[in-house]
Amino acid sequence: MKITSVEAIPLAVPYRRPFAFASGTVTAADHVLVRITTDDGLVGHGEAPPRPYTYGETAASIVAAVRDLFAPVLVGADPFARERLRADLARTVANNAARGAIDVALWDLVGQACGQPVHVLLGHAADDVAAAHMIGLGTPAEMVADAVEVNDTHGVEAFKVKVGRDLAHDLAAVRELRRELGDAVELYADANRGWDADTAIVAARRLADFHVTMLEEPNPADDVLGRRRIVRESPIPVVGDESTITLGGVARSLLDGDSQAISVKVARTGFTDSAKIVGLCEGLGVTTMVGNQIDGMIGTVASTALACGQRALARHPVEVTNFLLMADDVLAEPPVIADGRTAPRQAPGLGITIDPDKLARYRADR
Ligand code: MUC
Ligand code: MG
Repeated sequence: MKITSVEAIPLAVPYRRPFAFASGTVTAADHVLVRITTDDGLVGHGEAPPRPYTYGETAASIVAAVRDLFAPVLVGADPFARERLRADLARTVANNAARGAIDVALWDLVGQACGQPVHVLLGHAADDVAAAHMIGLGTPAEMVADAVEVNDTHGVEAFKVKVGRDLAHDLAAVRELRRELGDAVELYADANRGWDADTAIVAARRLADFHVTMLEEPNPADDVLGRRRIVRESPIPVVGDESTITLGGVARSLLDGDSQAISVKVARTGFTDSAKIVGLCEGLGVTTMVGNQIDGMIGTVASTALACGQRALARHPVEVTNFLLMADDVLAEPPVIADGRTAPRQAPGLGITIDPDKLARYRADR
């Protein structure tokens, strides 16, 4: 099997409402659909969300990187040779979301060629996983309303609360969430680097009072000694996300004492490097969990496949709800979250079908 074409199609899908966090706000899904076709007629898909505040990528830069840098490496190659392709693609640095989407599309192809879903190829650790919902910044009342709706509608009982703007506001929101949702739900927090070290240490102690279980990216990890001080003094584990975006970056962060748990995102490390990160962390006794890059439906399907493929990831609720922000998407069948859980698709590869009418409606290049 040989790759015959690699396309990067920019999309523009409206949101129902914006999603805000300490380092930015997302108002529409301007994701890039990566489509890889082979000589035997198989088509693999991946989705790259542009996140300039984390990777420096835009939709235009993702399209250019796929078209000008990665496609020439891929065309003519065998998609089964993923380790060789990984090394060849790594000659270009950065472009994390573009590279992640390509890797997802390659696994989609391999799964289709083998007649097996990706979560089975990855190890089939679970038949379904608990879902976690990420609550964007807003007033405490808005944040509670969002959580209650997702809890009522989808049965979700784990929530990642965006914090990192104003500590008094953040604590008020967490207090209200705990009061409304009760003691049984898991709350964990993500500051997206919004605090300095001193504020983060106070915040970690106060958040622990509300039984918040983890604190993601409290400050910029480049504030090296500040981050180590947080890790030392926080009563809850510090999770690496945007400071741990590559396999080597995860290793460095753990060895330097910058993080005690790792958020793994298919959107940046695909399946191949995500599995390597999970293996590294498993060997070190470090918790990993599947995070959400404010993914669309394809990214959500991929995240579920990864979590159900790897035992270490299947243990913690998986962040899979952000596609609910989108008014629509290009998939024929949206992901399903019911009774707080979500299951991988059973069809080969990612098990997805692109709706041609929706693709025509939402593609931004025509
Ligand atoms: C996260 O975990 O930080 C916020 C921005 C983004 O791209 O992903 C998020 C979620
Ligand atoms: Mg995060």
